[in-house]
Amino acid sequence: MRAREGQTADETAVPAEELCIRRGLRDVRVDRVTSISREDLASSYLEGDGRPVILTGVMQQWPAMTKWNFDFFREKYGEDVVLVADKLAGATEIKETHLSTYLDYIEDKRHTWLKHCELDTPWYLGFYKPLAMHPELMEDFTEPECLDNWCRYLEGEMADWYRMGFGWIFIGPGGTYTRPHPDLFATHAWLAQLVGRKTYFLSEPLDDPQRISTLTEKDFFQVDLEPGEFLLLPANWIHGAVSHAPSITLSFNFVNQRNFSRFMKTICRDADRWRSMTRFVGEKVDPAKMTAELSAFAPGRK
Ligand SMILES: O=C(O)CCC(=O)C(=O)O
Ligand SMILES: [Fe+2]
Repeated sequence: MRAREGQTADETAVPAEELCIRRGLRDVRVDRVTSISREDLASSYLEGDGRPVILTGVMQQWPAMTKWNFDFFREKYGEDVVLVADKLAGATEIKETHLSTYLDYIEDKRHTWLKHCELDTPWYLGFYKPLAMHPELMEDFTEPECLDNWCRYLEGEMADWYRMGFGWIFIGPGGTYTRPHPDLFATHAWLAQLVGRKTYFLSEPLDDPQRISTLTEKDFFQVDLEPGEFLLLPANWIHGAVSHAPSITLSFNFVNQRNFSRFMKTICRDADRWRSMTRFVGEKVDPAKMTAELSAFAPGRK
């Protein structure tokens, strides 16, 4: 087996299913399909709790596949003010910096300003949502039709609000860590891997969200996402991630016929929380306030 970038010699010697067992994870495979119709996606992967699937043939024509790299972001958007976290989903520390400073840090983790991180995981650019501010980025990719994303019918200000609130570009060095969590408001999510390899840890939706703190390794299975691969996560699936190399992931949360009812239910029930979440409005955020809000928002997440 050939070693892939960021993979240790130890990992290359062991088949994936054996690695799962060695780590105490479940041996569950995630389907990989080149492309799929809207009807087949809905019936095979979004019925009930659904199950994750990787689409391998939807990103090849995206300009982002060749254009988006660290130099591109430094040159065009280096001045952007961004927030970086010690880990995602339950961050304990968030710092504000310029995108260019953070990209320097990815290149050379000894960068003085960002040197300190309490954990042994590196700083992660996990709250970067530039797609409304820099709408030209939207021309660099096309969301597959089969998702049937109802949010694409939003117009004008609402389309901007959607891009700003639900479109993410995750950038980081190897070793970034996202704690297992379900995404907000029962949205489905897609994660398109553009640069670097990531491992996602996955577990079925929980009847009682508080149970997340009791999950252990044996509740999860893993899947590796390579550049050019597109992971679809149905609503409420628990997911965490580790990057193995400097990485760029484009991600959107969305709603379609399969989760619309659950989405409406959570936003009715959690309307105050919805309004107060700084990540859903355009105002300038205070990192300390955001750290507090995020931890209040995720009781039970460690
Ligand atoms: O780190 C990742 O790739 C996943 C991030 C994620 O799931 C999230 O921020 O909701
Ligand atoms: Fe997520």
